[in-house]
Amino acid sequence: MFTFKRAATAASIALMAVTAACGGTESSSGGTAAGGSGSDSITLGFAQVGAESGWRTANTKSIQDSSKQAGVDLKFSDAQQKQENQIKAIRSYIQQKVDVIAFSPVIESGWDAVLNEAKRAKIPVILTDRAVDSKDTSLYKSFLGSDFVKEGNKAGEWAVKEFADAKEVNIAELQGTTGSAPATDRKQGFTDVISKDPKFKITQSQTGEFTRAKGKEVMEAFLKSGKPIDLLFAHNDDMALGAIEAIEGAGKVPGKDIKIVSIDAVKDGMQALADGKINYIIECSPLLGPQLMDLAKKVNAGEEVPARIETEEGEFDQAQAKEALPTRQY
Ligand code: GZL
Repeated sequence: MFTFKRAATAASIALMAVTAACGGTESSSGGTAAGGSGSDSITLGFAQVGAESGWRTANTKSIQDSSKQAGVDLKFSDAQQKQENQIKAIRSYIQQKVDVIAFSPVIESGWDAVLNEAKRAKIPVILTDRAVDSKDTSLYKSFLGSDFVKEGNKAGEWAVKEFADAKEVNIAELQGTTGSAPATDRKQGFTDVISKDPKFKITQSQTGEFTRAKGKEVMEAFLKSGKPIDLLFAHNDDMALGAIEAIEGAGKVPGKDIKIVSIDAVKDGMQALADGKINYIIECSPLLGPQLMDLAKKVNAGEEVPARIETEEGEFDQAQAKEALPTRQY
């Protein structure tokens, strides 16, 4: 159906397509001409966190591939893990009058102003992967992603079983991005479980920013502290993989001298698990693309959608990793 908004969208997208309107990088892909073609195709503006980990790369691929399959015209930006770039990207999508905006908030706070701008512009917003701490839940139509507290619980439950016979368990923790929902909630979930037994002590804890490089750097510092480490709890596989390099560099055996429990279950993490360098991984699926496209179309059509859609996730020991690896999608 032709509307003024759709014609304006088509014109503004043609104009904006040649200018990088925000920090970070912006691209277009998928779908047919936005809206104006008269088809039911929609224009979705997606503001991604960055490309900090294997999980994020797989998440981006899932969103870009599924936009093509769904005939959704995708405007995509990579904020390089900076909130100000995500805010700029969302403002750019508002100016372009996209039909729907979706994003994965790099941290939980600081979104009310820009989300109110989208609301005033009558552009619905969908949260994917990470949550915001806005009290006004009318600022977004739905949240699609994982329960990070549950993921932390599962990691803690594994540690309780694994160290059932230990007298004391000294834990080092590589936290995700400070202020992000996965870092806050995974820490909470893990601590809720292990704090029931005083033998578990988190003696060192610092952010590794979800990256392999920072995870290695922080683990090197943990090892240099001279404090005993029986278990590493890494908030994601990429930091665990960096820590493995540090542990081996210190002449210790990862998975044996220092046991490791991690979250994500990306291919490189699952390979380290199969090789015995990681002991257990809790899955956090990045494959949110198909559900996001379906949600975006429903939201654009004014249909009622669930306020929260949680993804199904598993957990893996070494044998299960060996079995799953050959068919792993990410
Ligand atoms: C979790 C996601 C986290 C992953 C990390 O849903 O936000 O961000 O666990 C990624 O690998 O960087």
